[in-house]
Amino acid sequence: LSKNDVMVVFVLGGPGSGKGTQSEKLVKDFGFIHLSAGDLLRAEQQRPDSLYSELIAKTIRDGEIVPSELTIALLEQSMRESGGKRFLIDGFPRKMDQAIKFEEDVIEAHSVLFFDCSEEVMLERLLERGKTSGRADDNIETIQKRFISFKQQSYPVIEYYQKLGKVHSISCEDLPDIVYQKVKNIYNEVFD
Ligand code: UP5
Ligand code: MG
Repeated sequence: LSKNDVMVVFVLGGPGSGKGTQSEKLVKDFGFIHLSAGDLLRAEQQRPDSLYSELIAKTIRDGEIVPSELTIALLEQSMRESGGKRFLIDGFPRKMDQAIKFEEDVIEAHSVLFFDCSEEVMLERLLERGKTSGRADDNIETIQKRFISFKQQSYPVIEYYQKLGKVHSISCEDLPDIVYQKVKNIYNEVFD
């Protein structure tokens, strides 16, 4: 993947902050390809001949982070197969080593969209979604573990990109369309 014609925007934020919801909207307006690392891992978990089904299932259920090599391989494969040039990578990197490895092995991020949300709001959204989502991690025990992983391991990634001046922070407690208006205002300047 050549730096000259491929662009990656990381979409980061706590569990339930709205990364997926906002990414879908950005796809429509800006022609990005949206790759959710969590969705790719769940799809790999369900692939009948996958060697990693159990590892992924256990890690997600425990609110922990799947080893970088696996997630990066899935992302890189999807990027190549899509044939696209502009990517929104949602929910990755979740740990400093993943950020460094992705930059070394794949490509540097153009920018980072960070959805800032209180745990109260995220908890309420995830519990509500858990009534119908069928996601193995939308239960109170796992949600608490996801919050801990986010604070201890993922937030430092956001701080790292902040130091590089790449982060656009957006408060995401308003209704989805209001949050999106803020996102759109930012990216209209960059990607018109
Ligand atoms: N909703 C969204 N926006 C709203 C708004 N503004 N107002 C009111 N409601 C709003 O939204 C969550 C819910 O809230 C939905 O019901 C939505 O309608 C509503 P969503 O857009 O899905 O939020 P998102 O941030 O995408 O939440 P998600 O649960 O997907 O975040 P996670 O980061 O927890 O999940 P992900 O799929 O990225 O990862 C799951 C697990 O996979 C991780 O915990 C980890 O174990 C593993 N993983 C890795 O190991 N490595 C990776 O690189 C990625 C994942
Ligand atoms: Mg998501």
